Amino acid sequence: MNNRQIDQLIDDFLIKTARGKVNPRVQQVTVRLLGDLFKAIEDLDLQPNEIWKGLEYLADTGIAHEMGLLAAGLGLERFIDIRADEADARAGLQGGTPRTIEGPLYVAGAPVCQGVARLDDGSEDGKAEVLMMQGTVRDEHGKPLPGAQVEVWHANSLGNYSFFDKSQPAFNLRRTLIADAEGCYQFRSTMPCGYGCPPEGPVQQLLNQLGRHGRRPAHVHFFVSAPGYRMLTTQINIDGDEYLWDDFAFASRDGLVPAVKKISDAQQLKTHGLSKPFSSIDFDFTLYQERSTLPGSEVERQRARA
Ligand code: MBD
Ligand code: FE
Repeated sequence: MNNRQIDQLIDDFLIKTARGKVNPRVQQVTVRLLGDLFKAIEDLDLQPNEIWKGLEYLADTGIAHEMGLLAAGLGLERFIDIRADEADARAGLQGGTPRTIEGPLYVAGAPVCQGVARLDDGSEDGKAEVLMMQGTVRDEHGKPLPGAQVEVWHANSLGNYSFFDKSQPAFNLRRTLIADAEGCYQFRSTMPCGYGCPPEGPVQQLLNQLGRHGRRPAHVHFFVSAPGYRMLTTQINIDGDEYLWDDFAFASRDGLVPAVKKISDAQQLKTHGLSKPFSSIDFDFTLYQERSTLPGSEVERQRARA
């Protein structure tokens, strides 16, 4: 079939068959995507086996709870960010902390802590390096934002996230920090290790067929928000990681790779009650004021809640 015939067929199938109330947006999107699919089937001469394989692949990926991972690994989540960056630029926003993808491993409901927190449960004491991270949440003009909310989550030294990894206690390496009167937050945790897709899972199977790896550099995730300001979804990467600029989810960005200071000074170790050198990261967040000209900054998606 040619494209005109396909468009006619889609019209016959999806438009002319409507009897009840139509959701125009859903209709528009369905017509477009199905039309594009039919045209791709024609162009690529996709065979029935391949078409069924594709549908089964998506179903299997859903059953394996890997649809979010698929969106990350195919760059769909990064593409959404690129478009949001473009919208921000058109609205004149500049100078804020760069956004980068949420990823599929956030869990809502983490314990709330005032200003300071320890994220790890101590089970990796002696195994994982201690990581201290601290900074200030500010507005575009550099004014601190007292009471700003800093949600943080990251992997353990095996690259695993609590909740999804049932060997960790609930909310290990996850907290909601409330910035103090100076807009400062501070936490003690353990140095994360990079994530790798489940080797037998559907996403890694596809990546294998594409000759790609499924690895991420070590990173720490954040949702940063304050009333009247645009919510920031971002991550910092750990400098020196071999996958720093080779992330399968394309989330590394200039401005999100802070210096990691190695602290071995005896006085500092004593202050923190530590016997071994630790790493320290200073990182400030800059939020944009809410703008009525921009779409909302909070993204609706199904998230785990514990
Ligand atoms: C992660 O930890 C992550 O952040 C992303 C984006 C994908 C898979 C695992
Ligand atoms: Fe992650």
